[in-house]
Amino acid sequence: MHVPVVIIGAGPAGLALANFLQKSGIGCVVLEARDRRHVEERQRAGVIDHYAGRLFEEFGLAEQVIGGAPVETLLEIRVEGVPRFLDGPLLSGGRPSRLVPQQFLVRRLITAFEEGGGDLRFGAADVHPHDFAGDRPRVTYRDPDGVTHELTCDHIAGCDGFHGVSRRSVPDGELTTFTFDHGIGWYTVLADAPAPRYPLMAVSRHGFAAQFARGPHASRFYLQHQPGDDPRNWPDAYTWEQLRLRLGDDNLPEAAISGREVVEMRSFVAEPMRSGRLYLVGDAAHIITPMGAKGMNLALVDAYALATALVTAVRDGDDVGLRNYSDTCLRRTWDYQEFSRWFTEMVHDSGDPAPDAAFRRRLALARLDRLFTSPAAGAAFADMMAGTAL
Ligand code: RFL
Repeated sequence: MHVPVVIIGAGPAGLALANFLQKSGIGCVVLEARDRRHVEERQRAGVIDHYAGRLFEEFGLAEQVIGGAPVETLLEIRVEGVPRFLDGPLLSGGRPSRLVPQQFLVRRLITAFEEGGGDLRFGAADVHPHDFAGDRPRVTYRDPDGVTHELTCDHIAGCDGFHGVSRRSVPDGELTTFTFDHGIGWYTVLADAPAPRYPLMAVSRHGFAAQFARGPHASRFYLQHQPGDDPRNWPDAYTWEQLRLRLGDDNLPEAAISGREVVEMRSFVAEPMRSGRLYLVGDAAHIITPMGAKGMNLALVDAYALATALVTAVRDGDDVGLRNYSDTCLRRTWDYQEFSRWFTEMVHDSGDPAPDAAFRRRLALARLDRLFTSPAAGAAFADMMAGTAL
């Protein structure tokens, strides 16, 4: 079977790309290693920034994919128990983000693609891209019945996340990789606690904490911890005590905790995001800390950049967009990495308990204060939160 584009991976990047191509009349097949249920229920990110939202509008998908999702209002940053509010949509000149849990986005993208007649194959084992250095690439895989298949194509999109096969298939020496460990432990719990009025981040000498809505009756909490410590062993009573202390809320009720995870505060970028006719998209090419909520958004804007480049290449025979794909996406990736690192330092250094961190703590608090006292600083922050066209 020959198809213009084979997409490896059905996360936000692969599914957005598949929908953008389908809307443009370019044929593609999506190969996903996991089963449908696993893909549709995987909980991770929760924010689509304004810029990424506009990309769905451009392809006529906004109503179906992000329609009805709540729009960002205020962000509360509580400093030593004192609430301060940032009006992101106002400060960014009317560019609100939308609160869309990743699993909702994924489900809606799957529905949109399949309703349009899209070919999405779950449970594809041993997926391997081949011959992408030449102009006749192939992808092989085994279906759930154990039958091996081969697809020939013009282009392969590696949308298979950080641990996928695409980046690992690039010949040795072609990629330069950058890895950065932020040296911060992050513990997240999902609890049956009422959603906060606004997304809440709390900075205190006891460490960083945050609370975000996950539907009206559930919250995801985040707590900074010492690297090396395993907070999944913390008794629930201690977790709630720490949350009360850091959020400055003595009345925060103890609720049932349904999920406990340690999130790595690590950043990674692979350059270039292309090898011949294999393109790396989203987490396959880069991962970023959750501060600033840019991971899923980067995956979506990469997908958009690749989709528009593929459309002109396949339909008009013009491959300038494909040649520029990596540079275009890396420019934005590094811009967002810088923002995420800046944000990470601001809210974690001010809670760093190390005695030698006193100076950094003062700097972080000054940086935080500036957001609320300088309209220019507040606008610059809101501009990054809204996402950039570059
Ligand atoms: P994904 O979502 O990892 O999807 C990759 C897909 O490829 C499949 N796959 C394969 N398929 C075929 N063959 C193979 N060999 C394959 N190997 C893998 C996988 O099963 C999967 O379906 O990558 P994508 O599409 O690039 O999307 C990236 C985003 O998912 C990611 O950036 C965010 O989830 C990151 N992230 C967050 N981002 C935010 O913007 N805000 C957040 O609050 C946020 N929280 C998070 C996060 C990531 C987390 N992870 C990864 C641990 C919280 C967590 C816990």
